[in-house]
Parts: sequence; C-alpha cells; structure tokens
Amino acid sequence: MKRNYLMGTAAIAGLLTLAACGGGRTDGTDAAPAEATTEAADEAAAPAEPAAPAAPEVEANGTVIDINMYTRDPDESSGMQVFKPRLVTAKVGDTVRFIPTDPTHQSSSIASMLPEGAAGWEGEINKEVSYVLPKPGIYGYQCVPHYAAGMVGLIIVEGEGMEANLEAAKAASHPGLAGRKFEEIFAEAGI
Ligand SMILES: [Cu+2]
Repeated sequence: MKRNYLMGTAAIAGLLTLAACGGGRTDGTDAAPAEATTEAADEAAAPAEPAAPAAPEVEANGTVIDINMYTRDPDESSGMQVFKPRLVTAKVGDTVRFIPTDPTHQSSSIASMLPEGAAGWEGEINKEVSYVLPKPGIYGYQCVPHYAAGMVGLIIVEGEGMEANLEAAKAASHPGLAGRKFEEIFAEAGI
C-alpha cells in the first residue's frame, strides 16, 4: 500500500508539473482573457434587462416616417454624419422611426427643443428607435456621439400651437457645427 501510495503521489506530481508547463506555454495566455471576457459579459448582461418601452403619449395613427442615420451622406460625398431627411413635417400621432442604416449612431431629442409637455425620446447606439409625436410643435434632435459634428435634425408637427416653442427652439445653443446645421434646417423650413 505504501509503495503504491508513493508512486501515486509521484505520478500526480508529474501530472501537475505537466499541466503547469503546458498551461504556461499554450493555454495560459489565451484562457485567462477569454474567461475574463465571459465574466464581464455575464456581469454586463445582468443589469441590461430591457426596460419596457415607454407607452406613447398619444395613440399612433399608423403613419410611420423613416429617418436614416448615415456616417456618409449617400447623395453628397462631402456630407458626413447625417440624418436623412433631416427636416420632416408631420402630424400629431405620426411615428418617426430612426433607422441605424450605418453603425455608431443613435437619436435623442434635445430637451430645449421640445414642445412643452412632450417627453421626447432617447435611442441606443445602433438600435432603431421610434417616437409617436404627441403634440404640435418643433422637435429638435441629435445623435449624441456626433452632436458637435452637426448630426442633428428637426421635426415640425403641424397643428394649433405649432409655433409655441419656435423661438425657444431657435434660441437653443449647441456645440460645434450643430448650431450652424440647425440654422440651415430652420432656413430650409422657412421658419
Ligand atoms: Cu451619429
């Protein structure tokens, strides 16, 4: 028994040595980051329970207006980081739907460019986001990562009181190129 025990111990020690060497030379460097990545992904996944989409402020009327998000303007080679169309005229109950045509973009309403009482929207990067327009007025929005690069747009919802927030929307201040882009868009809209 004692002899067998010793042999067994030696054999186990040998295996451990082999495993340690093998691990150090080959799997060790690859395995550690892979495990870390998996753990990080698990941790990230846990709190990322998708929140239920906010109930629309008004009932959607079935009209959907698509706005594409581009890194390079397909119609104008010098244009970068654009919403198309960047100016939309709509009616209460219409849905605007932002399409992640190119990666790295999203759409968020700008708080200082919303009609009073409208909740606005906030999309995630690379994800489609829709918003049912709840009342007449001016709705300005941005792509957060490309706001200063001038990736902005405007929605005008027609109806009584549509100009109630026009002056406030035009007076909003913006970083980088966004201010000039909004001036262009307001000029296009003729308001
Ligand atoms: Cu963008």
